Amino acid sequence: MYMKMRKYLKHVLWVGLLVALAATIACGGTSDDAPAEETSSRLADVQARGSVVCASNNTLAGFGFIDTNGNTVGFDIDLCRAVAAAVLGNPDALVLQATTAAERGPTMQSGEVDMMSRNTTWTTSRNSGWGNFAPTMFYDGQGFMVPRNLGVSGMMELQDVAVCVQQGTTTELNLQDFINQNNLDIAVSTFPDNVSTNEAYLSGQCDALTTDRSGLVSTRAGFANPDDHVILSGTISEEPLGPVVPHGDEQWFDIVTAVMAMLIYAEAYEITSATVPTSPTGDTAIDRLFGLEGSYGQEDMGLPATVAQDVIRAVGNYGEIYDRHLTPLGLIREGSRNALWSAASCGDCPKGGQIYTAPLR
Ligand SMILES: N[C@@H](CCC(=O)N[C@@H](CS)C(=O)NCC(=O)O)C(=O)O
Repeated sequence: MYMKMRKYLKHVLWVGLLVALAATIACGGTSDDAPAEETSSRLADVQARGSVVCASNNTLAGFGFIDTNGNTVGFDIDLCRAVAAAVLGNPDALVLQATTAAERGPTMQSGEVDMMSRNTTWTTSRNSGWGNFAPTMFYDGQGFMVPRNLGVSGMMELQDVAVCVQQGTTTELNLQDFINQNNLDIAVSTFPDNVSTNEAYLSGQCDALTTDRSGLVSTRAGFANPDDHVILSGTISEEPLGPVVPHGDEQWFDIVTAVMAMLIYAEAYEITSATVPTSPTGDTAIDRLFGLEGSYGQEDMGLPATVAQDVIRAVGNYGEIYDRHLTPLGLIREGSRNALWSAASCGDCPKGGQIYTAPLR
């Protein structure tokens, strides 16, 4: 009986093995027969389309707004242009999609844009819910602006006042925290976009306007009588602003991250749009950045070795972008958190800023 059972089990095992082998062959399970897997990547899609779609602002001077020639320009727009220069060799191969604050989450989640560069604060819930944030390109904090004749000189004096703020922003949420933490009697009025928020403030519907300090500086610069308004000293939050890419494509995230690093390190190495090297300089770090020696991962990212040459020639380094768009607004960089972390000529002499990111190597 026992022997019979053993024989039977042996038979079952052999049959099972043969069936499994047949199924593997029939399903094309050997690596030789496997059909090439269909790979779709955002880089391939962007290159096939011939443009980078970038969610942006078009109402915030300095960061993203429409100039007198009808072009959308600004610090954030140049970050989109840098990515277009990297992946398409042309900074103008760009479709800008104007996006209000509240539209940002759904826009990123839909995957309809390749990136967003729009004075957007990096937060943990946005990072998990909207997309991956590339390095912070502007460190900010939330402030308040009041009409000079209100006679208020500090944030804690904001009692029994109405404050205007835009919907769908971190600033709306932080305002609520500020009120709760300090037991302030503040009436909050929210508006769907920048224009309506600012109009409400100017028409006297609110006693104060709150947003990122850079936003206040930019907004005040556009007023007919900027001197009639005071930006109160101090901030109530951290607002690290930077580009975001949709979840789900690590290579694309790596590309946008590396482009931001190219802008920052080009400034650190004192290379401008006018001095981009095309043959080795003898300085290893500079030569690696410009694809003249070694590598910092360009091949894995699907980019040409010399990609940084295109990027810096097209938009300049971080400092050039800052000076083109933010310095004219009065956003002084020197001594601020948006200075570089160290002086180029001396790796260990600090400039005191926070503009620092992954080394290109
Ligand atoms: N950094 C904050 C605020 C960003 C924000 O949307 N600010 C407003 C006021 S400066 C804005 O840019 N609005 C433009 C618009 O919606 O048209 C955030 O990420 O939530």
